[in-house]
Amino acid sequence: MATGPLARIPRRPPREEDFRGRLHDPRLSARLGVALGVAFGVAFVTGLLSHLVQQPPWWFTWPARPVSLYRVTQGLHVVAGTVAVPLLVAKLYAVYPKLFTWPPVRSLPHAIERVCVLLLVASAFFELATGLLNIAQVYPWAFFFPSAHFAAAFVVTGAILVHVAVKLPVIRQALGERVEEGEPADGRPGRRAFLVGTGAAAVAAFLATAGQTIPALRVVSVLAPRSGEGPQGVPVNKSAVSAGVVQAAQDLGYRLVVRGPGGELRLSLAQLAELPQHEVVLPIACVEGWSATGRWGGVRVRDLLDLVAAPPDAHVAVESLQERGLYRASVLPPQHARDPLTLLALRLGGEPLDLDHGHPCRIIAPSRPGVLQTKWVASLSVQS
Ligand SMILES: Nc1nc2c(c(=O)[nH]1)N[C@H]1C(S)=C(S)[C@@H](COP(=O)(O)O)O[C@H]1N2
Ligand SMILES: [Mo]
Repeated sequence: MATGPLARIPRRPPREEDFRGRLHDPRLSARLGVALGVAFGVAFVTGLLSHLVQQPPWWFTWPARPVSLYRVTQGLHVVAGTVAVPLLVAKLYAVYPKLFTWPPVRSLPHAIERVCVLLLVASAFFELATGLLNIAQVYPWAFFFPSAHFAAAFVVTGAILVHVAVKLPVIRQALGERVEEGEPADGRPGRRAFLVGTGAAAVAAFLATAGQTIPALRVVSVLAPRSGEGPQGVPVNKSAVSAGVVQAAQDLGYRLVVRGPGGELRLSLAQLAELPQHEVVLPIACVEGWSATGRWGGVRVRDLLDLVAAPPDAHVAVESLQERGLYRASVLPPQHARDPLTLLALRLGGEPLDLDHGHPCRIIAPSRPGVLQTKWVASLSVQS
């Protein structure tokens, strides 16, 4: 028989009760769970909105005011996901002894509960990992990011709801108790210190990325891709070269085609310059969370629509000179097409549009996802 310290090591695989550290405690995991629930809740709602704006079903309309609405909802989406990373790591640390629960399954409800937790962890990890990689524009996978990220969001949300329902008694009790009675005597971190550290990591994650949409935070935003840099002070998402439009966009024979019930117009750049010109200050707000405000100049889309006798409730299809690619076309719903701030922009910051920002002209509309701010516009067609 072994004696000394080794005698205390059980001769069997580790079990939950072997992990007695004070950080593996419902008081901690319940509080971390609340914070994670808020972060995932915000990400779910804002993500759902972003999907609805991009593929609106008949019952959904997205307002054109306030002009920064999409900038705020999508900024929140990305911030919530980023902040959830340290929270999830801390939560998993607090509860990992449960992996060694013995016996692993006690009953059918217990089995269902555990499968649900497995789904929750896997899908939460999947959402955060794919989201972060999408922000970095790294796509090491074969699936279409938006559909997969969207579908997994329902798995996460469903699993959270089941998990919270099952654990409600434990959660209630744990939240009712104080985090800690006095300072731990052994000098190792206590629960309060762990919570404060996790909070600090969450704040750091926020500061490291929020500069991509809050200019004042740019200096500390070491992880914010595409913040502020780019021609004319606005980042570029897809360049003219990668869209394959360098020639078509610089063709001197360029004509904007406008189609409506009143016929078809083909307008040269000189003719566009003769129409009433307007200036608007509006953000480009990318689904990836970055945004930037620009001073855009050009022709109101509604003035162009009037030239072809478009009805006021018309949807307008926008097509790009770009021949291939998901974002070569978009639809302006009536509330955006008719908005006085919606321009076919010819200028940015007082200069002609940079080739990468959509020269000869692009759509810029209030409260609209970046992916729908179509660049290198070839035609506007009133849909019947
Ligand atoms: N034709 C075309 N327009 C496009 C895109 C595209 O790939 N093709 N990308 C969109 C995306 S995802 C964004 S965020 C904005 C960015 O505009 P910017 O590059 O001028 O900042 O352009 C949009 N317009
Ligand atoms: Mo974008």
